[in-house]
Amino acid sequence: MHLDTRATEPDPEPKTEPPLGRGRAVFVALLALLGALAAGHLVAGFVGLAASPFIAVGNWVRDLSPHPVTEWAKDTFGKADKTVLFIGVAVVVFGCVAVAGLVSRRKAWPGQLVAAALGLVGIVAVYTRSDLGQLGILAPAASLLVGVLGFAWLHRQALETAAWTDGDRRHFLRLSAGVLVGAGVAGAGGQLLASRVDVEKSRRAVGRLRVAEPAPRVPAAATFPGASRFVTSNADFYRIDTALTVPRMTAEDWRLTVHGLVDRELELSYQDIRDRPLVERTITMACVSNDVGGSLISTANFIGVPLRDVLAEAGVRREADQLLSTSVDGFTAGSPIDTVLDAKRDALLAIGMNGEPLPQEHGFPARLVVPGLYGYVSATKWLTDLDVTTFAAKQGYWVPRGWSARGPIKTASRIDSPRDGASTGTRFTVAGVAWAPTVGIDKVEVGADDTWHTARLGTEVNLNTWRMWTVDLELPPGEHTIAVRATDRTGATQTDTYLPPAPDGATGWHTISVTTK
Ligand SMILES: Nc1nc2c(c(=O)[nH]1)N[C@H]1C(S)=C(S)[C@@H](COP(=O)(O)O)O[C@H]1N2
Ligand SMILES: [Mo]
Repeated sequence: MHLDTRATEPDPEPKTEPPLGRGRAVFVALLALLGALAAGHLVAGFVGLAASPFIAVGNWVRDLSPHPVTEWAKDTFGKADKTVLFIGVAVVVFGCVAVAGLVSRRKAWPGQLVAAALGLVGIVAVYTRSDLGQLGILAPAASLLVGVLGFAWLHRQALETAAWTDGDRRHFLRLSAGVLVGAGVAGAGGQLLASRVDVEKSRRAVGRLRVAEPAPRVPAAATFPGASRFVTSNADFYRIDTALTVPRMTAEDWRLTVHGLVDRELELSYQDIRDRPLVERTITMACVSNDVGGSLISTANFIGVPLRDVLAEAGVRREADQLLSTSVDGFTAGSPIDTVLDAKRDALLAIGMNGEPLPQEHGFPARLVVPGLYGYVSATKWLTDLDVTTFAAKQGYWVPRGWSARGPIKTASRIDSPRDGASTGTRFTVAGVAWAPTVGIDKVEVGADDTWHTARLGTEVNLNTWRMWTVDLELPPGEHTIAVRATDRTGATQTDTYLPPAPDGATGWHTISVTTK
């Protein structure tokens, strides 16, 4: 019997099953997304990978995250916080893709709207970053275009093969494979284009830096068995970056602009810097996020030119009280002008670290190093811009995110050995480090079950570095609490009151427990 459904049901659409199954609709959206991301990545190969939509959105989310959220992420995920961020962004994007597919089982336009919205998020993420330049917009724009048009095209192909005959299946399979391969090639192309800027090659081409004034050798008596090595190797030096990928800049392309409240603006090239008499200084750098007992502190022999010489050439005006330094990745740090001009500190515009040009991860081609200030207010890596300004006018990256505008390093100390929870004999040695950069350490005491023992101090290498200490103890068998406290040259002893790193550095005594038998 022949039934004419049109005659009995004038509007069949709401009752019949949509032409595209859920799985296929979502798959079509996924293909469109991969194509869109790959197109964006390819264009980003020309304009800078940081403009690649996925990376840009990841960086954007990170920059927008309120301070408690980033702190929570760091506490919970530690060094994996960036991976977790990437995965989080991926989950949200795939959620949008699933929605795009599910609302497009009949018509393409609802999914196209979702694609356009995602593309716009990418455009905003790139647009709001000062460091990506106007051309950066082209990458998310390419993604938007490919996403919106690609989705419509794929959707039409899916509808045309909706009967799902053997021929349809083959056609659709070939199509999907084509899109996947195309996306792979475009994505890899972007990666390849970006790596044509061979930063490592540029770094190797720098060769040996000739140092006019080498740092004095660190005497053997500056450290003790069980304490950290005095000079940290480049590989072991702690690392803190806000950027999700290491910024890429060659020595050839690098320029430093000095401007703002100055008598003369300067523009310096890498060659301008290395042609000057280079000095080498042993300096301890510390991160404000370093918790009591933490390892976000290291020491290196930095090579560069005194920052105050560069600023003197520009002529700092009297009204200025802040030096705002900017990185190629958009990170900024604000340091007090009088601190960076202080002759005793030897703040450096550094291009070398432990005998080599700066490693890429530590800021190649150039960075700042200012003794006595936490890195977030001083140690800008991949430095490109020095703005002589005021604290009233401008804020560094971390300041609106809840960290103090001024970040002098607090006097602190750490036990390096034994490890917390270790078992030892009843006679054992405790060793570690103490620091009060630019001030100096006068005394370190080790408390064992509330009796304080004065530690032996290592040679003071200079006022801008940490100082090692050691003490021999003899304790009866059992469990003991061992604490350390340092007294700096102002006579101030570390407080036992614990304060977390935010907003201006942790306080409290590093305390461990050991079992003797
Ligand atoms: N461009 C840029 N510079 C930066 C940072 C950053 O995230 N981006 N982090 C700062 C912080 S918080 C610290 S503690 C030091 C760490 O330098 P390192 O990674 O070489 O140890 O760099 C500073 N300079
Ligand atoms: Mo830091």
